[in-house]
Amino acid sequence: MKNEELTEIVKRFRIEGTVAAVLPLGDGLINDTYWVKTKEADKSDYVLQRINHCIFKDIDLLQHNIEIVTGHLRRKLLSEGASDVDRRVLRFIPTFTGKTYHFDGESYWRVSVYITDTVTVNEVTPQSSYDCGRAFGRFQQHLTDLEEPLGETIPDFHNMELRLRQLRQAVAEDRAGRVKAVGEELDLIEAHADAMCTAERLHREGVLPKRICHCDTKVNNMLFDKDGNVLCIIDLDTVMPAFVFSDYGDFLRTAANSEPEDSPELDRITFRWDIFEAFTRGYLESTASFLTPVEREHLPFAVALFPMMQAVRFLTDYLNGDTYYKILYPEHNLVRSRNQLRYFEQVETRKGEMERFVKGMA
Ligand code: GN1
Ligand code: MG
Repeated sequence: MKNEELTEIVKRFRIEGTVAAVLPLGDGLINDTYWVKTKEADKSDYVLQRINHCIFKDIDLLQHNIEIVTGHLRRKLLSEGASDVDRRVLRFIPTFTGKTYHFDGESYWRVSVYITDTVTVNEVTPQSSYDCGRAFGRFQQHLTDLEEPLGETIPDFHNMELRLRQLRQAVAEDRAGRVKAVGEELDLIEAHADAMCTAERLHREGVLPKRICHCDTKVNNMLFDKDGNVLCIIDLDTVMPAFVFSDYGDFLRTAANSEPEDSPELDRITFRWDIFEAFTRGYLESTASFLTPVEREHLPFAVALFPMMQAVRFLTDYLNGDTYYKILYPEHNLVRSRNQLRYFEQVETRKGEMERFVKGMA
């Protein structure tokens, strides 16, 4: 989209200052994100995002969730005496009609304040992994007393039973004629399918609660300051009720994989134990007040679940002809899926050790 068109969209929002430039930002697979620079040195810059409404069907609900959550987090931080609240939680700008999103007849847009002097990373150290564990744990902890119910912005988003059904349907339909090429991947997934649905079973038995989770704790959804300190959790579209495994497992899916999630170098994929240990330590510290024994015991399960679930989702998209994730080349989703499966296998070999480690932290 042209700069002038984007600028016109920004003008629908009650921003301060004058737009100088709109530049692409970040590498999310779902939304389009821009950095809105303002001319005046004393005015904030902004982040403009086009929300993918093919994926998020109910933008009103989605923005409502985000408003509730950011408001609650802001109050918590203030009550804890945090001094730099505007750097620790996102702030969305209303439009002139009072909503936090604008519909231009085709797309949905929103604007938040750009937090200066921050970086996102795709790799963590044990220290930053520990800090992320504390931060994502604290995020869940801060939201345990949220009274207003949140809707599911993507219903059953991290429900493994649903993800497997979607894969099996994609196999049956074979819309892109690709099923014949993925026999090995399908066999591996099916061999673990039952075990991977443990969380849904525990929930039906009434022993595993849903809590408010972020549900996309990929490493690059955390802002760090210039000194590498954890600052602010971003990308709040998927904040919704889910099992705590979502945030714990999805972070380690990207952070403890020695390769990026779309690396084709399968032989170089290893499970980074140092990252696992540090993150787990931080996460257990900040969730000690509410985590149940069932949740704790199943954390190692979550480390394996998320690469497997992501492998299933990438493979499903590959079989459906790449309609969900942005791709850069035709086999991209297949490469991603294979990467996740290889990583899953690495994780599986450390299950016993992980269980002993978590037990030892009690
Ligand atoms: C998507 O927004 P982004 O690109 O961080 C996806 C996540 C996947 C991730 C895989 C709404 O996240 O669930 O884990 O890609 N978000 C949605 O990289 O589907
Ligand atoms: Mg993201």
